[in-house]
Amino acid sequence: ESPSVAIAGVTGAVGQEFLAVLAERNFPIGRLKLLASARSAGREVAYGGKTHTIEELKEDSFEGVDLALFSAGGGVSKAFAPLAVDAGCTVIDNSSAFRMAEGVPLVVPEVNPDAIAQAGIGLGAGGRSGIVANPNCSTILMLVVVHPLHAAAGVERIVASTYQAASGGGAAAMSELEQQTRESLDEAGGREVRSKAVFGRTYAFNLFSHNSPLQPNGYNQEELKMVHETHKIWRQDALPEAARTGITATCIRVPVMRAHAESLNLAFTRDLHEDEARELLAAAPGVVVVDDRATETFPTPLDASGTDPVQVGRIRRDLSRPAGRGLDLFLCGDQIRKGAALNAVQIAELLIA
Ligand code: 2RA
Repeated sequence: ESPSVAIAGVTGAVGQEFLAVLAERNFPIGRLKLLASARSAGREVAYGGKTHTIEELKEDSFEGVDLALFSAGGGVSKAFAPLAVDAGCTVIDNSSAFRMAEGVPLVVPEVNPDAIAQAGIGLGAGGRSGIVANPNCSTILMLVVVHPLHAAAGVERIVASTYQAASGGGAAAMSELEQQTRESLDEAGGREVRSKAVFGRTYAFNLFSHNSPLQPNGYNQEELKMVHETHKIWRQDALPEAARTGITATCIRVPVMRAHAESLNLAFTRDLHEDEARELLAAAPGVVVVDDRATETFPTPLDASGTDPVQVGRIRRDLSRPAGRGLDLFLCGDQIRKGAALNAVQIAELLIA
């Protein structure tokens, strides 16, 4: 029997993409429950040829629900995901609330699918109800590309620079980027903008250090997520620091709508030359190589937007390292799809497999 499915945060950019991806992939749904704040309750949403009415998310919303996809912010996940689990529902949570929690698998299906079974989580007789956490978008996009190279040659260091789209700040941030761009063009070239409600900064024709909270060590939370989430997904978090992959990141918000880009420098413990890396990436699940030097065709956010695979290109030897021990590459991936909704639905597919 098909699982009953709930979506918490259905009106947000990721919540809407959950519906699109579930439909595109014909995910089997017995009964669909759409949950959001009281403000959206009563609105009607078409899905699967039927009209569904959004209900207010409440403590008892998950009675009789087998699987819930959450993307309504960390506070809502903290308040309601444990109640859903107590009601026998397995939660796939897109927020950061439980990603580093003990007993909560943090999963990129192309990288560590077995983490779910190892945590004993399943649907129905398949295991206990529990929370499976969706990693941060910049972590997902990085690991889909880096993992096959790590499996082949052992990545001992990653230097990541990200160029993150407005969509990471939600639908409001996407609208503000558009609004600011219009305002700056209207101001007779003065580049003055008035609407700064989301990030509190001039975003049009500008970029800035990622808006997540800055920590005492000078890193922001987005950068530390890439470090700590990768160590957990690669099962290095219990290792002594010297045994873990060294990871450092600089995350930047750029005036692009919905696809993140990342420049990655990788150092290997065993030889991996660029041609072999290119072959590994061409065969890697969830990756498409876009790397034509003759035509200078490389990944771009616009080309990656609305698509599933992570595009990777600019694959080349790191000239600062001995041959075979370092690689530079550039990737683009849709932040709302593979960076959030698609990854979560792929986790759901693992749960019903
Ligand atoms: C961002 N990673 O791009 C966040 C979205 N959750 O800001």
